[in-house]
Amino acid sequence: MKSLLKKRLPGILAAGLVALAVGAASAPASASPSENSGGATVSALTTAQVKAKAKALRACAKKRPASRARACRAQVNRKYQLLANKPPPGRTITVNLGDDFFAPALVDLKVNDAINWSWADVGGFEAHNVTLDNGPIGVSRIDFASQTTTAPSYRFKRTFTKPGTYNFVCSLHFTMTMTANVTR
Ligand SMILES: [Cu+2]
Repeated sequence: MKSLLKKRLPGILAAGLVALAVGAASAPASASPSENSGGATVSALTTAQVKAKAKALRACAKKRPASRARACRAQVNRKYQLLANKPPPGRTITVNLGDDFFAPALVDLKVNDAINWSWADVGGFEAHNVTLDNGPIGVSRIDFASQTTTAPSYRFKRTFTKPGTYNFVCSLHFTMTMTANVTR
């Protein structure tokens, strides 16, 4: 550490030295799960990705001034968080389709929870579907469009990654509605 600082000393101001020491000390820690939201994101990286991330963070540590090193680290952490992109698994709630209703018709979910819609109770007579009537901005109706079927074995499972209110309808039966409230 001492020699490392000596080597870096010429190029930096005294004020930057403190920031550098802090930055250098925290650099190895950023490869550990604690700096990321949820340790699961890190373990989702492959061994090669973990190595590449550590290398990128070491490169960041050499940047001057300290603000550039910080921005670099933040960018690397963001990049590998996106690569890991494995949010902690949420719960799965089963919603049954009936004639003509959803049960339950109101569900409260957390982000990353899922609904598994089941046609088991439909009875095989009348076809129903799950159609997103309206949802949060940025959520596409196509993402929540099941088949229209009578098949009791049919399941339609979707994970809710955006918070907000989702109103669903069976497009064949306009009174057959349900709501999912998704919060963080
Ligand atoms: Cu229906």
